[in-house]
Amino acid sequence: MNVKEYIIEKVKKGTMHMTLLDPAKQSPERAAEMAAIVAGMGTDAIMVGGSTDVTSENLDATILAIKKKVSLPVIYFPSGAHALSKHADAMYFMSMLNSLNVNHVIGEQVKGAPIIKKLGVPTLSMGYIIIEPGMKVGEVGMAKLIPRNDLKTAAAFALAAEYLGMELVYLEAGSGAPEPVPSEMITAVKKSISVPLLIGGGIRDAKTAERVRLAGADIVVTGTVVENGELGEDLKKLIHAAKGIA
Ligand code: 1GP
Repeated sequence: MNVKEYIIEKVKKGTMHMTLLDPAKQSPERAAEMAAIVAGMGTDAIMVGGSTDVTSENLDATILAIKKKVSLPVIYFPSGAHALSKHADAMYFMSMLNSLNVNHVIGEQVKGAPIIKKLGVPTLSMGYIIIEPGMKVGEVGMAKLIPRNDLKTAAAFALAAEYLGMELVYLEAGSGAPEPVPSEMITAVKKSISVPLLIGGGIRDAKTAERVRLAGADIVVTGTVVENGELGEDLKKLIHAAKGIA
């Protein structure tokens, strides 16, 4: 499956929803069960990743288990070069653009690139931009968090990502954030770029997912709600609201 084409074609038609599963938070079998449930609810891809505790072992096992159960693209969302998997359909080759630590901007990427080439995993380049409060990923990544009211800086970072040739831009409030990226910021960033815009962090209900979609997100990412085992009707409503389907 060519994941890049899949994403480009999907976002032309409307907003996508992606489900993030952290391989360190449950068994591979449980991750696969969760993936099958969200696939049935209409999620468009499974992202696998986490800020801490991802190992080559739990990553490979989780991706393989998911791929056995669902036919959706499985995209690795890495936190560094320490764990890589040849089993993903694609991986984000990403730079945390507002990190103060050059290792997160380009160091891990230099370490990982030759390994990724050997493994033959297709890459999707992505500018990763951390917005307040940033949560764990902001801390671990030593991000100079973009203030929630600083729309201009967020838009400038996103545009810089596009001019650097990045295929995707991800605005991240941090997993478990009390509030997602503000709607005004999503709109401002969306206006400044032409590549697909991912929004994640703090999206836990249908109303919020709809607000994020209407503000201009091309791809709405949710992790915590699924990880918490909230896999019922509310999650289905969230996924449908993210995609704008009744
Ligand atoms: C993390 O933005 C994602 O990269 C998911 O955040 O866990 O808050 O849904 P949540």
